[in-house]
Formats: sequence, C-alpha cells, structure tokens
Amino acid sequence: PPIDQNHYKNINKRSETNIMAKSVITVVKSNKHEVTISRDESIVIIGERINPTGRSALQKELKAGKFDIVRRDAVAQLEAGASILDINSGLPRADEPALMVQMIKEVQDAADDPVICLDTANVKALEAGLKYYCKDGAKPMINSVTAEGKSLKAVLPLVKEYGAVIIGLCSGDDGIPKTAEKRLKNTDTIIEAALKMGIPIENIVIDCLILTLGVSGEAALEAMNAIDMIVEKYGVNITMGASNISFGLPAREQLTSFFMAMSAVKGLTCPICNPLKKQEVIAMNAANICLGKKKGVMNWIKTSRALGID
Ligand code: THG
Repeated sequence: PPIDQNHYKNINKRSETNIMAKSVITVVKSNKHEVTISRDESIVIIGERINPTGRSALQKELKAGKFDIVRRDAVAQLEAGASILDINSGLPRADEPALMVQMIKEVQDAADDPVICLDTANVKALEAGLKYYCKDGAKPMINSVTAEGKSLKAVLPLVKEYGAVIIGLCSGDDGIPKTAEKRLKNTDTIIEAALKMGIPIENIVIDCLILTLGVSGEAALEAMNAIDMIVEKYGVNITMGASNISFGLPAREQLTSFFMAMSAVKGLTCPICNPLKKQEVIAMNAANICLGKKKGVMNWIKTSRALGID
C-alpha cells in the first residue's frame, strides 16, 4: 500500500529541526584542563567510579583514611576516556565536608588536576569542596539540584557564588516522574529558578533521570522523549546516570551502551558512566562519528587502534 502523505511530512520536519544544530556551549575547567560540552563536540564522559555507594571495598578504605582506590580510579578513568571525574563523598557516618576536600586533593594529586563533578546531597560538603576547588578560575560541575523548593534554595546560591555548572535532576516533590512531560515541567522549574538568580543557561545541565527497564518497559522511551523535549526547548546539555537503564538485567554493559548511543541521537552530551566498561566508550565514539561531531572520524580511528580493535 502507498505510504500516506504525513509520512513524508514527518521526515521533512525531522530534518528541518535537526537537534544537532541546536546547542548551548558549556565550559568546565580545573586550573590545568578545560572541557567543552556541546552537541558539536565529542560526547564528554563523566567517570562515575569514585563513589562509595554500594562499593564496600572503597567504603572500607575511606573509613580507614586510605585513598589508594580513589587515586587509581581517577587515573584509570581518565586513561579510559573520561574527561570529568564525578567525586561522591557520601560515606555513612563520615565527616563529609572533610572527606570531600580530601578526596578532591587525592584526585588532583594522582591525576594531574582533572575537571571534577562534586556529587553530594550534603550542602556542607558541597560548600567545603567548592571553597577548596574553585581557585584561580577553576569551574567544576555540581551534582546536583532538583526542582524541589528546598533543594533549589540550598544549592543555587552556591552555584551562583562559585560560578559552577549545575546538574539539574528533573525530579520534583513527587519524586522521579514517569512521563516526559512531567520531566520537562520540573526542568522548567529548575531553569526558571536558576536564570532568575543570574545563573546563565550554559551553566545548567539537565539529567532526565533514567528509570529501570526491568521495572518499566517505557523507561528508555520516556527518558529519550524527555531529552528530545528539553533540548528542543532550551538547547541545554544533557547528562544521565546511564547504567540505571539496565539495573537488574543481564548483559548490562551492552544494554547501557546501546541506550547511551540512542540517547546521543536525541541530544545526550555528557553521560555519567563507567569508562572502564569498554563498550560504553566505544558506543560514545560511534555516536561521535555517526552524528558528525568534530574530529569524529579521526577519533574513531585513533581510539579503535588504542583499544587494539582493527
Ligand atoms: N545522575 C546523576 N548523578 C548520579 C547518578 C545519576 N550519581 C550517582 C549515580 N547515579 C551514578 N554513579 C554510579 C556509580 C556506581 C555505579 C552506578 C552508578 C555502580 N557501581 C557498581 C555496582 O553497583 O554494581 C559497583 C562498583 C564496583 O564495585 O565496581 O554500578 O543517575 N546526576
């Protein structure tokens, strides 16, 4: 049967509104390194591993005041393709402000002062980390703020004071919304509040919050729809804790990788993931070359060789 006229209209509309054209440029930096996040540039990997949550060996070390794993993970993740390192200081019963500062110091010392993402729900730890890290123009990411009034009020003043980049989680008073529309609504709340405080749009990165496919068969679709809508409306950079998609399922690395590549088409620019999982890095390199990002072809050849794949 002939394809109806609307089919062609939709295809034309798609190419007219190519999301790759629309992008806010976000810059983060340490004193030694600068990272640009934009839909024109290679996807930026935020390494997730420096996080004691659910990692008993790391918890044990941190409790004993040791930082060997932190230092090793910092170096290994950068070598594997991360450009930013997430540092989560959420250790139960710890002096979190002091721990955050020490973790930052260890990472800076071990890995030549990388760009970091301060990941904590503890505002005192966040403030201590920012006070220590933000010298001489260093501009980190902060992970994170939500659309809840209490969160916005506690975190946005620090974002403004230190000129940092904030990750806005599109959750609100009722937790993580199931639908893309409600995620957009929470994004509206965060962006409006930040702009009102004088935080520029390029310093806001949105996390659409990935639910688990094993729980909801719509989890990936709703997240990708949310990315689509948020990018269409604001052009902001998009992050996500990618591995949530595959929680509890087999072949996690493969599933997470494919989902990340699909999300890249929608406008994902800076996933939080584990770069030691090679498939995830390969998927992002494939997205870079297929989406025509700067140096995509050159980097595909270079990184494939480095991985020993011919
Ligand atoms: N969004 C934002 N920030 C986030 C998340 C997010 N930060 C935390 C988390 N989610 C992303 N970070 C991790 C870190 C580790 C793991 C998953 C996500 C993880 N760890 C292994 C495990 O549980 O199997 C254990 C590590 C090991 O022993 O090797 O999976 O969604 N903005």
